[in-house]
Amino acid sequence: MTKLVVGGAQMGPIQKADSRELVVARMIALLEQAAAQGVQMLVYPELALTTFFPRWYMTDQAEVDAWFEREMPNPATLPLFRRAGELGVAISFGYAELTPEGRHFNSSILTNRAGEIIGKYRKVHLPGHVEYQPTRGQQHLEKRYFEPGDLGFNVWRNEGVVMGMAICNDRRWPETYRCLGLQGVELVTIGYNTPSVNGHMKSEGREERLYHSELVMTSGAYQNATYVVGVAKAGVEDGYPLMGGSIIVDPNGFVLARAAGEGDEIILAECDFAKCAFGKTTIFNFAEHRRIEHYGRITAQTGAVVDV
Ligand code: CDV
Repeated sequence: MTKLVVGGAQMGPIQKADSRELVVARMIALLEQAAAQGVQMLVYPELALTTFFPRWYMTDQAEVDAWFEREMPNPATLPLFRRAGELGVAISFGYAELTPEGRHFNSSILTNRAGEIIGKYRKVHLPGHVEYQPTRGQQHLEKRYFEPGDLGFNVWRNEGVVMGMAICNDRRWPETYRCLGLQGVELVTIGYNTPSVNGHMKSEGREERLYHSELVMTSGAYQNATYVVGVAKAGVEDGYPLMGGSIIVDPNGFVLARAAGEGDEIILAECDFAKCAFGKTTIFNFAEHRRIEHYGRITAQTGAVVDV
């Protein structure tokens, strides 16, 4: 029987001029606050070290690369890893990764409670567009700055718990959770940056977006009998609002903890991973009930095809 106190470190806005050192100091303050409340595993947002730079259109590759990390840990982030190890808190956070081969990914890492990296994920479902789109209220240029993740959806046993990672837009896709669910996942960590307003449709505001975010994470948790922790960057960043709404969801799809504000804030819940067994052995006993002979389209076809 494994229990862990899981926390979400929601982060308030990070402005363009904020240094990595400043942000890491905030992350350490959140870590210390969480550890003091008994948190053993702490999850931070997507691209936690910088402003959400894909909102900015850039043509100079050197300017783009300045937002990326060439190694992890690096001198700016090492104090976070060290402090996490000292406090015995496993962490997961997102960052922009530039590989030695010059490839760019929207990545996240997972550590054990000694502060050692044991897993890496590269975002698969990149939203947005490649070129500047003047009709949009705000740009979302992830497709310009990152290539789709090449590592797939993996799990790691960490502190006795089967853990997997996803990033932001991944949470809207049932395929994400099911790929992890098929590996017995018990905790899915999801960092995100979701603008409060839909860039295509200004009438879709924060309330609707929060609803969709909660809908997909609670259904992903329930349908795969797993805990899900979704952690936002929130507040007005570079003049653009991010919606926040961090939550921790149990394997029955119920929200155990929810962020109240739009600043730096810890949410937490004691997670009893034995509770994953019920759904995994009954209604979502995959071996018993899945019908893969009818699921071929899921991997054979990308877009919807209407031929009736
Ligand atoms: N960073 C993201 O992936 N954001 C998307 C927005 C663009 C919809 C999201 O799914 O929240």
